[in-house]
Amino acid sequence: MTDLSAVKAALKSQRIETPSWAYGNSGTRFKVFRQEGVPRNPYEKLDDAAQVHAATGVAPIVSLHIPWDLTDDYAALSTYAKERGLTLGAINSNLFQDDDYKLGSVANADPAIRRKAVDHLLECVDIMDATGSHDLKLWFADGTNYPGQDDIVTRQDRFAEALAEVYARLGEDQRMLLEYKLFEPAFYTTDVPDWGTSYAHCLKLGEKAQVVVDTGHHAPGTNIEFIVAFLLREKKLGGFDFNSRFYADDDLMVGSADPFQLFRIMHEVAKNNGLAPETGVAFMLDQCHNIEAKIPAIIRSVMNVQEATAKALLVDLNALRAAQLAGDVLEANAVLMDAYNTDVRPLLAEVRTELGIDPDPMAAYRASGWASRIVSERVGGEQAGWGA
Ligand code: PSV
Ligand code: MN
Ligand code: MN
Repeated sequence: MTDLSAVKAALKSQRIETPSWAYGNSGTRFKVFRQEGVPRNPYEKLDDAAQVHAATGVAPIVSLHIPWDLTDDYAALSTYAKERGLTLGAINSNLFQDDDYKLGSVANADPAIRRKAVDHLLECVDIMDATGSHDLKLWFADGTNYPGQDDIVTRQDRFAEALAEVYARLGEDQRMLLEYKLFEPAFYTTDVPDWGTSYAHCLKLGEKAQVVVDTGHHAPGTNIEFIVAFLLREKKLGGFDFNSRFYADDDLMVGSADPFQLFRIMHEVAKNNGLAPETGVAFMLDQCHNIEAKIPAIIRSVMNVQEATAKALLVDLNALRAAQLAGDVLEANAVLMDAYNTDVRPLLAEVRTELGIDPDPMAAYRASGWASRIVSERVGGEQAGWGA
């Protein structure tokens, strides 16, 4: 039997980090469909994030992307966040939108370009000092398009050197989270294409370097929960970039294409102590809402993570272990499926009521009047940075 009060306590203490760029206009490389009322600066993104937190009660952290969230005073931005009950989370670097990086950033053959790239990463750590952020999240577009274009091993050497310099600059309570991605924008080799490459770099760097699993960054059919379980065992899972995909890096609302996969991932997280704050797993969203209204889409995404988490917490681990040890394949599978097939919405409604918020976050947001207020007050929203 599962202890329901422990389940509720875990759901109340889970923190889901929302990305600043999800609040702004975004699109594909074909078209950006502009929406009315989107934020025009990082401050307004925080105003919207505060609405998501008000509706859900579990989303008080916001990741920034530099330079999409450029401002001349990050300490002031952090204070603004605190005044709204928020904190600034991961600082995401951007080494993929400058002409200089056509042939790579930290893996570029040109030492001057490598220097410029590393300087940007060091600047991101300066920003972390100002915002009080603990995580530097690194994703590199570096790679090649054609066989023979550059030397695979030499590029790894350049990577290792750059990462080591940035790692040495981290403060006591700061981490480097290294994201991997199978392909895109590079189509032949990507310098950090998979969890193994990320893990190997992190292992050499030290304890403060950990892997980020972006759920949209794998080949179709990859068993993501296996990667998650392995990294947790090795204490190398720094966090997630949650999103959903059908084909490639779709960045759709997490849990929309395959809620069962999200459940399987959260089962490994819950079972292996990944929900305990001291384990340090950051539950971040990395999504773009191209055709749907942004704030309610982010609220829905937070709810999807919560539902998968609740189901994972309901797995009867004693029964599961007993069935596993007895070699009872069908019973073990049934224990897992029982939890997955539980309707956890009433439980989450109770959790929200106990937190003092509306049991229905979507309805609460609709009733708040925020959506019409931003349309009338904000004119000329900015683009997040993707899909120009
Ligand atoms: C790259 O596809 C990525 O997943 C990285 O996390 C970037 O920082 C982010 O998307 C931007 O949306
Ligand atoms: Mn990502
Ligand atoms: Mn991505």
